[in-house]
Amino acid sequence: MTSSKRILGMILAGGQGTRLAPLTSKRSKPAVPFGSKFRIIDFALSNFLNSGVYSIYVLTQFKAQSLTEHIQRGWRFGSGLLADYFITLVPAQMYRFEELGPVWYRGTADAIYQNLHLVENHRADNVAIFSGDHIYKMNVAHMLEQHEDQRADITIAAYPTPVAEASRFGVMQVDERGRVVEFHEKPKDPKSMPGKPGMALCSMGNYIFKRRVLSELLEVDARTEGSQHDFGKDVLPRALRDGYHIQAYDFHSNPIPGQTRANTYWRDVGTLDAYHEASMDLVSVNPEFDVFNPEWPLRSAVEYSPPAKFVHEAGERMGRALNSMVAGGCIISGGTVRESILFRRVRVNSYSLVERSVLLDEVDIGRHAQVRNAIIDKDVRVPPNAKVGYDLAADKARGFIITDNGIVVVPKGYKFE
Ligand code: ADQ
Ligand code: ADP
Repeated sequence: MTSSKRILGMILAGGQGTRLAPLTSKRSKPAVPFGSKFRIIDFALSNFLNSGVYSIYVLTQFKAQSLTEHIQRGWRFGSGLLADYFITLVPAQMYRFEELGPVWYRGTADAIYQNLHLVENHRADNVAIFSGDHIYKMNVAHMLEQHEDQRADITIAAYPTPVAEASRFGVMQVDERGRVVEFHEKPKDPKSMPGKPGMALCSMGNYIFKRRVLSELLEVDARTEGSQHDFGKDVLPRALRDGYHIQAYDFHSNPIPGQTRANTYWRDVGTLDAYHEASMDLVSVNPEFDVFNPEWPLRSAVEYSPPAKFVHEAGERMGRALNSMVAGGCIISGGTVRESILFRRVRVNSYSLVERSVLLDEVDIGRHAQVRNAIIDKDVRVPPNAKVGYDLAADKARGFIITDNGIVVVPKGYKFE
């Protein structure tokens, strides 16, 4: 069993997610809604809770209002009886103002450094520092077991990635026992894994540190001239040079209760196309990412909404959704929805057609409107007869973003003429 003295969880949730704009123009990347009722941070939080990591700090700084409200609404727990069970938001607050001056978190390592007092006060033996940006399931207890068995100072979760895509990541070389012997952050020319040509072993940005080692390394990093205070760029390469014992943890070996196939799904929905593709996976008949596994519940903020409702069944005026996910409070009234994800309280009106699209909360599709290959952010009313995703030049002229794959993105609150 994991106990709160064995491990403290810290989630880095300050990412801007610039390439996801306009979905991130009013919210940070971990707050971006995904999969009909979740926000991206829910996966990192669910992984911690399902793994028995119950003491969790969430570090935020950038456009954090939606994230803050989401966590306050749905993720706060603890009765006071179990003092070590908490999920606490930690906004950048210049805690080390006297030492550092007026700076926000200057990088991922600095985000932890500025809150090192929380780590020290908690006194857990190990600290799990995980990214809040990814969609995946991970049994952190298994990684912790390996970390302790191998008596590692640091364990880095590792994901084999085609070399052609590896320059976006930290890339490791390991010896035959999985000990990291090289670490290069975003190398121009990533090296293959021995015995696996064409594949590079990439860091998932999820680390377990011995608490003592974390404090030592961050104290040194804070005093290092020219450091960008980033785990990948500064802290891990220096730890390696200084002889710390760093192990890689093979994500593919990660066992998820209730899941028979290997755990290979890990997505950085860093771009709008990646976001759309990951959404389309969810509505495929056999999705790679299964949100229905009761042994690995994916939690989110609770919001009370009525059930989804489908009305009218005559001819073209049929209210139906096929190969789709439909959240609570939606009314599909005489319109057709195919291969789409509908968030809460979406309305689809008669004779309309929605295909391969993601509609966020409270989107309204007017009568006879047609929407395809689109992502429509919250509070948008598509008027009767309007078309989105059919004439891309016209969509562009309206100010919508058109992605490389031809997905049309309508920003939050957009008002049609
Ligand atoms: P990057 O993709 O560059 O590389 P980065 O922008 O550092 O990731 O973000 C990592 C995490 O920290 C994200 O969850 C983000 O939201 C959060 N974050 C970023 N800046 C922050 C700040 N100032 N305060 C708080 N949180 C912040 C990292 C590693 C690579 C690894 C990839 C895997 O450096 O080695 O391969 O993640 O995606
Ligand atoms: P999301 O679309 O991420 O769910 P909400 O619409 O729920 O965001 O808004 C979350 C919070 O962020 C609300 O308190 C809202 O007032 C605030 N908010 C949204 N947009 C802005 C903005 N442009 N400036 C300041 N606060 C904003």
